[in-house]
Amino acid sequence: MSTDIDINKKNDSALADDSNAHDTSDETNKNDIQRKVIHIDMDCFYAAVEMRENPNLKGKPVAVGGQANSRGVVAACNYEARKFGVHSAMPMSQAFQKCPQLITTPVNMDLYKSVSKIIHSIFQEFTDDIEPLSLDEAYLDVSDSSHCNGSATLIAQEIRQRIFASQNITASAGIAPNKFLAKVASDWNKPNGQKVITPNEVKAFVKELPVNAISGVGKVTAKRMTELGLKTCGDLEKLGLEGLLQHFGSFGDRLYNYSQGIDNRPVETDWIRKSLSVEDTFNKDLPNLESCLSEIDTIYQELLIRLERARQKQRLSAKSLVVKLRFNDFETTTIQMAGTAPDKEAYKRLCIDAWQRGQRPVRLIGLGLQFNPPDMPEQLSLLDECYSEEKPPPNL
Ligand code: TTP
Ligand code: MG
Ligand code: MG
Repeated sequence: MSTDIDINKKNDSALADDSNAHDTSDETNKNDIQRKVIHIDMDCFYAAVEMRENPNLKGKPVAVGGQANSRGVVAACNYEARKFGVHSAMPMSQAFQKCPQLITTPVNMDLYKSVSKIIHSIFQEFTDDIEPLSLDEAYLDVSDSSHCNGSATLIAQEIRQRIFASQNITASAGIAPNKFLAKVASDWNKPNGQKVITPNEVKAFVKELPVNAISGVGKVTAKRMTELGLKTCGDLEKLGLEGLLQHFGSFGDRLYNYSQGIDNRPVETDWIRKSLSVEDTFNKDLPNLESCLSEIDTIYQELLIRLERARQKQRLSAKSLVVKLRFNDFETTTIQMAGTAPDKEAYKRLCIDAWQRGQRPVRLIGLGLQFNPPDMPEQLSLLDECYSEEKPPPNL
């Protein structure tokens, strides 16, 4: 039988997968949905790719960038070079002063771009909700991912392992309830590490967080903060919203949120959602149609929650309702009908039809929606039922 825990066996790519469960108990309030955001950032990206290409460079200080004698700058340097004080954007001539044995290589952007593409494709195996920030970093919203039993920590670990296995370079990750904290966290255990900030840890974590860890706090703001004696996010919170607005203008608003660990910015993807679904694999096969129908209520509720969350990210206009059944011998059937909104009774009718195709115990039920391309007006009503698969419409 299904439980609350089982129901998150779901997948964004409509009714695609029969995978594992994770806890959904925090997903009930649509205005306060607990998100799981991962920020992934490659370690000394350009330099790491160069070291991979030329293993002789390993263990030696390496900088990628323009030539010292033509006023070039360091684009990236490895961690060995950093020990000498070399860093990105430093003139190469200065880098040589700090580290005379520095080995330099030119920038090979096409190569880095090709590696970046592969890394991105690894992200896509885990979620569609990806916001790339640069060639070497991205935010991933894995709140709805069913991989690794829904554990964002394990997902981050697996992504890093996959990147290493495929590209022989390392990545670091931050896992947190929002983008601000995930980005801070990915830097925490660099290189080749990760850090989790759980919702319970947020308040204590930000209290001690140095203000210069906040992305967006540049040199000028940092200087102003030092003058005001503001060292940590805890200090910012104490100053309060009015004080922050007074000293930092409109940025004060965001600073005040950050100082409490709040960041409601969504992970912004440029992809268009085509479908959404919720699946439930049962611990024990459902023996008959009646037991299948009685599961629909719970799965349907979950679908509504998921839909609400997806609608907070983009405008979605449904074009069809889909039901998937997987029978005890793993044979799977899907059935759909036109429809502009989720409808529990319609799903039940589809379930009846789908079940008739197999008439045996069921191990998985999925409910889903397919969406119109963004500029198409909403069309078709639930009355325009059209059955897509080999079965003719039933006599309802
Ligand atoms: P970063 O992620 O900032 O740095 P990094 O990957 O080299 O090192 P870290 O381990 O600290 O993440 O930048 C990614 C790549 O972007 C970097 O390898 C080279 C390029 N880059 C520049 O070309 N100029 C710059 O000023 C910076 C900061 C990065
Ligand atoms: Mg990096
Ligand atoms: Mg980066």
